[in-house]
Amino acid sequence: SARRKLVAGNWKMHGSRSSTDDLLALLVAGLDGLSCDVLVCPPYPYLAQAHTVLQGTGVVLGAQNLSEHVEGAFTGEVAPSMLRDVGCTHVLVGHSERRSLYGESDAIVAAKFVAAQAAGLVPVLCVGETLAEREAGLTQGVVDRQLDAVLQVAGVSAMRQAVVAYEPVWAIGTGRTASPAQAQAVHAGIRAVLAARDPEVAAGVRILYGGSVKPQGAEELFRQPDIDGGLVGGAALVAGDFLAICRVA
Ligand code: G2H
Repeated sequence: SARRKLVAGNWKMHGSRSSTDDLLALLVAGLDGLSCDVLVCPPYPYLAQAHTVLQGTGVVLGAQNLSEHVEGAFTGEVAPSMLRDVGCTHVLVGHSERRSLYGESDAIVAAKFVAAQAAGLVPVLCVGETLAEREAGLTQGVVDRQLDAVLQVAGVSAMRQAVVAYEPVWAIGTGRTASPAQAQAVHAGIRAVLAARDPEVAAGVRILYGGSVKPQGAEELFRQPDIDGGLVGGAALVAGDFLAICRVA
């Protein structure tokens, strides 16, 4: 397809100033010959530092979360414009850990998506079903509902400036990866939902797979026609593993 692959690292709540410098230095040293786009999402306190290191390397920077508000009395929150200000171009929205541990509803996720775009950030919208939902045959329904909540407020054309990440909750940090066929089926379903609204937008949007992506198995995942890269957690903390995943993308 014409879609360039994207590999994104979600560092979650890991690291320090020094480990951030070390990891980024190893990453930057290994970029030669990659044909995918690369995004890293360190914790908030290290974004400005990461931006300094990554400037001019082609690696782009994202945050893991943002406030849906522009500014104001929202203690502990981070505004979209602040992320832009420290060099972010991207932001994860609606990661399953935000949804399940911090009570982010579909409506909040949609508001964050809109707020990100309003500040000029590209949202990486995360969707995915739990194990119980999969076993009940609800996978596509859940993913469609999560996607629809955003499409209702943002409109399908907003997906021109967005990325979707399919992350089955049962595969996150568990060592269990969806099979390439399982993932492909959901990715195709997501693209079909978008195509029903706008075929051109659907054909252009990148849909990443996330959930225990490792160097082993990544190549086969990325060969699936509707899988346009990966959202990588644990393996993104090991430069050699993350680069190995980038190399097969
Ligand atoms: C899913 C993924 C990255 P991991 O949360 O967003 O993490 O690769 O550790 O399953």
